[in-house]
Amino acid sequence: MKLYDAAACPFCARARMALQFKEIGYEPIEIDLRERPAWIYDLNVTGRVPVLDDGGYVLPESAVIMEYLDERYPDRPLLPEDARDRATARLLVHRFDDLLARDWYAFRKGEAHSVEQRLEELPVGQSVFADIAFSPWVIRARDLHGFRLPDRVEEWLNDLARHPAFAAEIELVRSL
Ligand SMILES: N[C@@H](CCC(=O)N[C@@H](CS)C(=O)NCC(=O)O)C(=O)O
Repeated sequence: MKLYDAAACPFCARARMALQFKEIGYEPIEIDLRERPAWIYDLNVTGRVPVLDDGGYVLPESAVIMEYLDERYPDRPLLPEDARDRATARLLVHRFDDLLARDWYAFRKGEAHSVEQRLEELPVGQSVFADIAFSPWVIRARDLHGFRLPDRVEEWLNDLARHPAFAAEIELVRSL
């Protein structure tokens, strides 16, 4: 199992954390996002990371990678058992990508944004799948950019940090 990865990338963090949560060993291949190798386009037409390579099966897109890992390696599930709960978890991640991620990139570009409001409304603690999907941005907001988290979100992150997969990402972000 290989992961084309970038330490700073929150989408890659989803794949890293899903692999670590499921205790799947993998070889990380760090991609320099400022000087992406041309061959990355052979793995993903968008040239973006993360890209997973599971024994020659190549898969981009962080949320799709998480779902694939959950189906292919069902131990330590990320998605809930019930079909409606699963659909809700996917919907929350879909909405998150639309809203927070959009605000996040506005914030990073110094444009008007609603990151605080998104954090205030973040529907945390409903599934491991969504928690993994949300947490890379929350960790970066707090530990790289000095956002004060709502108490409920801070408590959620502190609880998650007891798990090695989340602790490792918090540690990595502190080293960036
Ligand atoms: N929708 C993609 C987004 C991945 C993404 O935007 N990755 C960034 C790094 S954090 C990237 O590779 N950016 C390079 C680019 O956009 O050209 C996913 O969920 O995997």
